[in-house]
Parts: sequence; C-alpha cells; structure tokens
Amino acid sequence: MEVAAVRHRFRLLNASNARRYELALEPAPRGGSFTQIGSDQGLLAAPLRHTTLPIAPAERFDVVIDFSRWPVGTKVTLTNLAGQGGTGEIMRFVVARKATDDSRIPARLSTIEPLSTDSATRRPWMFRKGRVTSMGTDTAGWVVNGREFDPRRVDAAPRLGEVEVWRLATDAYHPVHIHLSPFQVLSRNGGPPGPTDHGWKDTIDLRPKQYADVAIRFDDYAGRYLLHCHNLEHEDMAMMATFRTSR
Ligand SMILES: [Cu+2]
Repeated sequence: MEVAAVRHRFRLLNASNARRYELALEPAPRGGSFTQIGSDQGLLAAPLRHTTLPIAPAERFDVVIDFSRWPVGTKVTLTNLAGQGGTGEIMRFVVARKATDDSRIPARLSTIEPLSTDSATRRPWMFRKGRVTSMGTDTAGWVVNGREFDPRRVDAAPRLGEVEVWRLATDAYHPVHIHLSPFQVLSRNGGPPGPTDHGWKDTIDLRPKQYADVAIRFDDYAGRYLLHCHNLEHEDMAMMATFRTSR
C-alpha cells in the first residue's frame, strides 16, 4: 500500500481461528510504532503508545500510524514477531510522498466511568483442558469449569443492571470472549491490567496460567448468552458456557 507521509487510522481485527500475533513495524520508528486510540468496543479515554501490539483472535484495536516518521521512499513492513516465515510478515507500506497533515490525536478521546464493584457478585470461570467426571479428570476436550458446553444448561444468572466481577483463568492461551455487554479489565494475576487491556473490551488475551478479574454490567436484553474461548478449535471442542440475564 502506497501511503502519503501523514497519519493513517487503522482498524485491526484478528480474524484468525487460533493464531495470536505480535504486531510490529520495521524499521521501528522512535517513540513507538502504534498509537492506540480504541479497543474492542470504542474509543479509549486517552491514546496509548505501543512498540509492539499483541492481538489475540477476535480482539480489535483502533490505531494511528504516523508515516511522516519515516523518510519518503522507506519501505515499512508490518511484521508479526510471534510468527516465522510466511506468518512473520503481514503487509508492506511504501511511504510514497510528502503531504500536508492537519490531523491530530486529541489527548482526551472519551470518558469511561469505572464500574463500581463494591457489591458485585463474583464468579470464577476456569478455561482449561479436561472434563471433570465421576471417574476423575478426563484429559480430552477443552472446557469451562470442568464441563463441556451443553445448550440445555445455564451456568450463571446475572441480573440486568447489576455489576459482576468475573475471574477468567486459564491453563494455556485462551482469548476469552463474553457476549452481550463489554467489560473493564480490573487486574491481571492480581496486578494492574496489561498494556492492551484498556477501554471497553469484550475479548481478553489470556496467556498460559493467568487469571484476570473483569467488571461487567449486563444491560438492555434479558435472555441466554454465551461466553467462550475465541480460539475456534477450542470453542468447537465445547469450551463455551451459557449465562442467562433477567430483570
Ligand atoms: Cu482456548
């Protein structure tokens, strides 16, 4: 893609079935390659700079790349540091010409009120290999809380309008995706949220043996919804659960 040496806005979606990427630009500009302005469900409160951008299946990031930071004629490659060979290179930009850029990135993008979790219902969700049966743990199958998906079963019943805190825990890489309402990441492994956990999220890139607490308030619609691993092979092997919202 030939680009003028001005800011460009990109909406990134990882639509791979299972592959995580760690996006980078080569040659790397000084001061960070990507200015993130949005995440899964809208603008961030303020822009964030990233040198590399890890992105799990179903995650979305809105980013600005300022091509004036390379001399005209530079070939800039969007690479994947988590890949090799054919999966290590994604896209080539050629900075083709100078141009006037009257755009800017505002210091404040939106207002995000933190959800109050004082009286929140807390629920654990373990994303792990192995069903729990009366005979012990079965090593087959990727499941949630020891049970494979059953469309007849409801595993949680949140009330609309109330805040809940869900602890999402993993054994391996699981991009956990929750339907109906966006969440705010409160913590990872008891520490602060990760660099790409900010804003309104509906998918979180959990690494092996991690847990994250997320605050969520279901609004608007009573009914049956899903949470699941967005690695499609894991989801197809029943790593999915139903919750039912009601008034
Ligand atoms: Cu998974």
